Amino acid sequence: MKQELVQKAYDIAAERYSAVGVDVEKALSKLQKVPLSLHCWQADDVTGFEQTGGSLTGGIQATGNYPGRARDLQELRADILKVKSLLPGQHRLSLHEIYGDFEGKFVDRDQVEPKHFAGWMDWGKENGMRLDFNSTSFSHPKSGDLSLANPDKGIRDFWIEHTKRCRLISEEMGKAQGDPCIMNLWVHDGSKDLTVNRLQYRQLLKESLDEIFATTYHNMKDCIEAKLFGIGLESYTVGSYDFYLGYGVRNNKIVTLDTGHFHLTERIFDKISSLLLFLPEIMLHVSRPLWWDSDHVTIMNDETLELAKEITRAGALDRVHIGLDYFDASINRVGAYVIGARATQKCLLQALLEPLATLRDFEANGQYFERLALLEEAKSLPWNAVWDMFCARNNVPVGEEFIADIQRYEREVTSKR
Ligand code: RNT
Ligand code: ZN
Repeated sequence: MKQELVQKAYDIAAERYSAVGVDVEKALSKLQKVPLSLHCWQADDVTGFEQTGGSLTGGIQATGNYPGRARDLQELRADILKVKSLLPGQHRLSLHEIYGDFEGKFVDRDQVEPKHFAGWMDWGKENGMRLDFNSTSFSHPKSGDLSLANPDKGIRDFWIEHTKRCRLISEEMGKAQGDPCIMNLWVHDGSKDLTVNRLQYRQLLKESLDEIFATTYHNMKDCIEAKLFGIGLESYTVGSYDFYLGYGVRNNKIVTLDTGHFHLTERIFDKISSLLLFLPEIMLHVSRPLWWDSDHVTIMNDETLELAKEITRAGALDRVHIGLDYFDASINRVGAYVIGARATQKCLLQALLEPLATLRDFEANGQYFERLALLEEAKSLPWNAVWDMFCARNNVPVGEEFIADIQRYEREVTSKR
């Protein structure tokens, strides 16, 4: 895109926004400081590098068989760097435990150590990407339907050990990068059909978590992620929203809101302000559920926009960590990252450009027609010209230009896999 064109449109937009009391430069400098935590698992359909030949379990599924998925550490890193080159701003990378550098050997989940992620820590430093982490309860012979909530003490202890080790790895990552590593804990535990022991499993999960969190660390932060149901685990989820909200409030843990993990008519954005009052911070897994937790690629839809607005309206960009979590195996996977990440950033930009002061004046004066009218008008203010400038200043493709970049990468790299 011609630089002059971007500049011209931006100048007009800046004037237009200033008429409604919004400083576009301020919005841009705020957006520049918001990292997204990119989920490593979109690159390879949540496979990881354990190479045990097992399939994806734990009630999650990646559908589609588009060619070119990353098959090893090198390919995954190459794909992530490609994604990074197409995104404005500085982003983080969220790793699952199964993405360690196991050097061709089998390292069981209760044996994993920080050394298996030393290569990632170096890579992160070299490439300016800070790391986040996730323990992995799925795709393992001991996963079954229950891990941390398993009545079998042997299995429960195995997963407790795994999760403790993941916290230690996160701590080392945080130390190495001089910035806390955010570790997400999600377990699939549940039941396909009716259970008469709802309390017992939750009691066990609570005890397991207490044991896992007994060690205090200073370079990592814990998040706990709830879910409504999993595939093959439809009737009951041990770690429900009530469960983790209660646990998080009592134990001062970050609660993760995955936008696919609620009843479809539930408005996730409305939870932000409540959680901010009772929890230290919030973690988001931005996804796009279609009829169920389908993990479609995030787009710039009303749900994502409202989520972004609730964060900026609460002035909470520093207390809400924004991660992506979807896995679409039916389209170009690198492209899927870029679409979802850019969509999330576009939503954040529109939120930062909201004429909030005027809207709040209207509301304070009981001028509800005026409030609604300005909310409607704000939707078509020229935010896209500000977005293009954001991309141009960050030296990444402007507008649809990234499509050609991804096509080239597909021709030269992913199609040859
Ligand atoms: C599953 C959760 C969880 C996973 C990743 C792979 O429903 O959303 O966050 O997607 O850990
Ligand atoms: Zn999630």
